[in-house]
Amino acid sequence: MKMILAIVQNEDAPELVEELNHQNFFVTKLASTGGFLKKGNTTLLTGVEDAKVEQVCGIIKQFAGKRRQMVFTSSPSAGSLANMSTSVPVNMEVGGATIFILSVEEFEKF
Ligand code: 2BA
Repeated sequence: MKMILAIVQNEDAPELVEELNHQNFFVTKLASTGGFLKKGNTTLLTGVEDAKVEQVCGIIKQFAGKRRQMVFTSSPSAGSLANMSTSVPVNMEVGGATIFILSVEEFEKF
């Protein structure tokens, strides 16, 4: 038995939890904060049989891992009107997950 502890970006958590549940994994979601940036992130706890670790890590990587994505960001308009901004598409790296896999001796529900 393993406890997978995954720290992911808040934006990625809803779809990731949905997919884990969809594939029959139990998940506990904790609101957490990065010690370095002091920014909110999400910590997910998932207890699984050893044989399922790879499957769970694959789902986390797919839904919360680092990937490149087109993001629309506003930039000051080159036009003459004050306070106007235009939306500019930028290919950015988004996401990122830190995973810890802990060996668990026992698992019981009362
Ligand atoms: P990441 O390494 O992708 O880490 C993202 C978040 O994952 C961290 O948020 C922290 O909440 C968690 N995390 C990562 N490694 C961990 C570990 N070994 N133990 C416990 N939690 C861990 P933050 O602490 O706010 O860090 C945000 C980003 O700042 C990190 O991204 C890394 O790129 C950088 N960073 C963090 N600590 C650093 C340090 N001491 N020196 C330089 N850069 C650091």
